[in-house]
Amino acid sequence: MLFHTLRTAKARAGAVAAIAVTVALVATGCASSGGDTSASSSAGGNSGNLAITFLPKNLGNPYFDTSDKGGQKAVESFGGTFQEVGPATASPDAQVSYINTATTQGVGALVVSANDPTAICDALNEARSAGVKVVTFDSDTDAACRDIFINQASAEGIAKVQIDLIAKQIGGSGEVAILSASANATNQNAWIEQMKTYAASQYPGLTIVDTVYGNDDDQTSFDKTAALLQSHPNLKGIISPTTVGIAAAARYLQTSEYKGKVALTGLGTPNQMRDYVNDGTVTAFALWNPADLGYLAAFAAKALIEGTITGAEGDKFDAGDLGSYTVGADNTVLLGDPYVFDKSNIANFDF
Ligand code: RAM
Repeated sequence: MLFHTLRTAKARAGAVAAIAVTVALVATGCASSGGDTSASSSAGGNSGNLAITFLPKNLGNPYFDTSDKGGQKAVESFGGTFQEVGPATASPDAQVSYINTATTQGVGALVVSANDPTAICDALNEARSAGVKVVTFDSDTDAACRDIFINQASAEGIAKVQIDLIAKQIGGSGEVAILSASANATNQNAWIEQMKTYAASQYPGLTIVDTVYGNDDDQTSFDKTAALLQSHPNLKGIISPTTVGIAAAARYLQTSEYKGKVALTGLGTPNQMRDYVNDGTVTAFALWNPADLGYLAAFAAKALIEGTITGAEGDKFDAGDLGSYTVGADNTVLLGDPYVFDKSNIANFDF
């Protein structure tokens, strides 16, 4: 059951194609930033301005490399101009200067994963006043600062899969800690809140004893893992709902006395987690296809630019190989359900 329920065979073919393009781009040394937006200067009511800029939380994270390459594939498929820009660190307002530059350039749309629900709002609303369509994907802002949010899966679904996984791995009860991304990240904070609610109702013996923040930085996440294990001697499991955090935590556990004793799950990419799953450091973790998420976000940007949708509930738009999508409540589009990776299936994925 690959990327089940909402995923169709057609969608899966698209996902595989997106990965193939990613690999081809890497193989030819093509950087993910590219494209010349200088030619696109009509900022207001610019229905033909398919210059689309992706702004991830930070650069250098394989998750965003993959999502943004999915976006690039989509933009190139409809003849637009793709650009990726972003800060080195995932701090709350580090994206502001990139938003302002995109506004000055007069791009058609910005596709943003937010490090903070409000810190970039003023800049985004200035961009919108200048005619730039704003799509959030992966991590939302307040709804008042964007036209549409492309959500990878529901917060409830993402919370449930991680709590069910850790509960299974620790035998249903015991101390668990969370290693998150940055403290203000909209997506992780929504998932953590839901995880606490779901764990309390389903697993009364499971206690979440601590939440620490690795800021989506590899070394910080590694150090926070070591500190967690020191300060909680009875810890039975760690949930890291960030691809950077779970990979750093797995690397720490792999060579430590805790390997096989303290469980680790969360959200990871198969390529970063493969060795840890194959050697037993990690049993199972979850994610969605980041390339599909970027691809869908780019098609939503196109529909907004061309005025075929405004982002209102019920709006329908074409998303290329992924088929047709409908905007749901809160101007949000849902990609699908999370998917669980383990030793039995991880070899089938390359992202
Ligand atoms: C990291 C980022 C991203 C999140 C994934 C799961 O790459 O924090 O926002 O969606 O993990």
